[in-house]
Amino acid sequence: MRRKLAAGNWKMNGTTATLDQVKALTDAHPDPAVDILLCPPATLIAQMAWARGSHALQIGGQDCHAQDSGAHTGDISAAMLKDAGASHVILGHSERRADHAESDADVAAKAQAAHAAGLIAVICLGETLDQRDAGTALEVVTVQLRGSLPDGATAANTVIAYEPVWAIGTGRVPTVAQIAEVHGRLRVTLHDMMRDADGVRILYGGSVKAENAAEIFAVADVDGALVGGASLQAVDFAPIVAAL
Ligand code: G2H
Repeated sequence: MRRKLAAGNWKMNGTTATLDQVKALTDAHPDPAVDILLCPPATLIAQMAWARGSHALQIGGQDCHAQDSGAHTGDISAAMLKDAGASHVILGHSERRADHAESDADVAAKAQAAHAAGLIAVICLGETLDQRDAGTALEVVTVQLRGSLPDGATAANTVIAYEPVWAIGTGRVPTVAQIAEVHGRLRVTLHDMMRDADGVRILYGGSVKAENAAEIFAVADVDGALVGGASLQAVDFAPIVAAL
């Protein structure tokens, strides 16, 4: 009942020269049975929206400010992302949490702004290696989920992405048992927080590649993936979409 979602996070990669990947991806999946989302740098959102033509490819930002407008040099509001052609925004990615000291409360405020602008918030969370080794991963992600979800979150306006920090860009991937355990805990916590928890998609992210995608997607409560490095080239991302 939950539609699968293959989401690509280009991070700080991509220029107009790499927009040819959009055509390569949409040509590879002209009529996809799953949702496909690409989140390029904000500079490319409008041009990517043009490049997708009539394809159902969805486009997202990688962050937004909690305020609608104002004196916030360098920041982008949710409404601006929407205006550029985005339908989604990634929030609380561990790189934002680490590089910009974003707290759960910051993420919740941004998600509230995203919802108000009509964007779907892809809220990221995940434990560090120290937390995993200390045996506190489940507790950490539960606290992050409770703190990062704003009032008014629903299955229609919110996606959760579990991304263990130690698996991001490292080539290290948790075992399927570890992924299943965390996703199960997140689902139970969602049930405690909202009425339509069964409809919320929970993505796995962290070193997803064509070679490990099928195994990860077979795990209960994994509704898709948030893919970084392997989403930059259609030749790498298209097989991941196909594995869903
Ligand atoms: C995790 C992921 C995308 P990668 O950050 O959000 O990146 O697939 O490169 O580990």
